[in-house]
Amino acid sequence: MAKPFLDVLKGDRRDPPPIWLMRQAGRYLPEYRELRAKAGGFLDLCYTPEFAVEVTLQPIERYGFDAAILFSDILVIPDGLGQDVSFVEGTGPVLKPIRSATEADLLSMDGLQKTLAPVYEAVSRLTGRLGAETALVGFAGAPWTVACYMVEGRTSRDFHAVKSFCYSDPEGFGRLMDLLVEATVAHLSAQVEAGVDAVQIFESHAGVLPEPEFMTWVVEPIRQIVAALREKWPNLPIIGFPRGAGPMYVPFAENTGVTAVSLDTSVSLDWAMDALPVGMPVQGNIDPVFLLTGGNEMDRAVERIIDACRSRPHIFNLGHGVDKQTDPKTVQRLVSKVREFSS
Ligand code: 1CP
Repeated sequence: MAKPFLDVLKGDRRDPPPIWLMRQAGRYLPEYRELRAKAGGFLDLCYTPEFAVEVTLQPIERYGFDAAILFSDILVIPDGLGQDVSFVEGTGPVLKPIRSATEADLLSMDGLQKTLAPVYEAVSRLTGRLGAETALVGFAGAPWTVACYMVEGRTSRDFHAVKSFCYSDPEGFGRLMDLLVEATVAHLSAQVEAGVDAVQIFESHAGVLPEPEFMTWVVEPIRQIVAALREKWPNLPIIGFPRGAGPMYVPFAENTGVTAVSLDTSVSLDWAMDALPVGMPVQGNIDPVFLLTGGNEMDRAVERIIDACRSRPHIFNLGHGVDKQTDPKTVQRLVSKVREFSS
């Protein structure tokens, strides 16, 4: 049976548009919080296939989304490369920061497949658990975004450490980025081999670089990843999410080779319909804060977005992840509202 999400990525329009949400599994769901408490650490949750499978399925069971996204995190790559990674309650991710090429050179691909094997096991179990109309999406963080966490050591506001590294030693930083390209290709390839239907590359910190550095550290590494995947799977659907890229969404869409782009909340849809490559599918882009307020205002935002995207294949999604304060009932209202639509 056809999967509407994949049809749209092939370039067809569907009315109503297929829908899934970034961070659709997570803390806003009581069943997630319950399982999270049982699992112990966040990485234990990611590396225990039976938990990862269950958490992935929770939002599908509740809302019947058109796509399930593998429950994991972008920071399993630094963990697999040998960096110390932990998730601290109330703080978020904490990594032992890498501040020089010498420190980066200590990382290696040797343990990656072994550390990440449970992730691929979760994928292969999931393929037997989803309905015929539901797609399975694998993902990875893009090298620049992952490097931000590896160098800063935590969530950052100013990105001084990572920018200082790449501006002052582009050659040394380039070695770290080459390793991340290789690790990302290996990680996404293993997910495809285990059975995901499509992949999304999260470039959450695309918006912090000047244009020349954006081309070097955002566009070029993603272009290499897409090219390596396409060599093995010419038709693999790949969604790129260069959050905050603004007008640089256009060179991103034109030069990386991705199938589709996920639009963040701040992107003007009229502009995007006009400026992006002809026929390229888009995903997005309701402000997740509408899900905190709900009501008629949210309904109107849904209508506006669906109307604005009528000239392209469109997948309904958020402009960023579901906030943990979101009421699960508001998500239900959003899904119902999107599904009321037809041409
Ligand atoms: O303790 C918890 O429960 C932690 C919350 C949490 C969750 C639910 C984290 C820690 N990661 C995740 C899952 C997750 N992360 C998914 C799963 C699938 C889904 O979407 O349902 C995905 C795709 C991610 C991706 C991710 N992790 C990104 C890229 C997307 C984005 O939000 O910009 C980033 C930047 C991370 C890093 C991360 N992981 C977790 C936290 C708290 C953070 C830091 C976020 C930040 O810097 O603001």
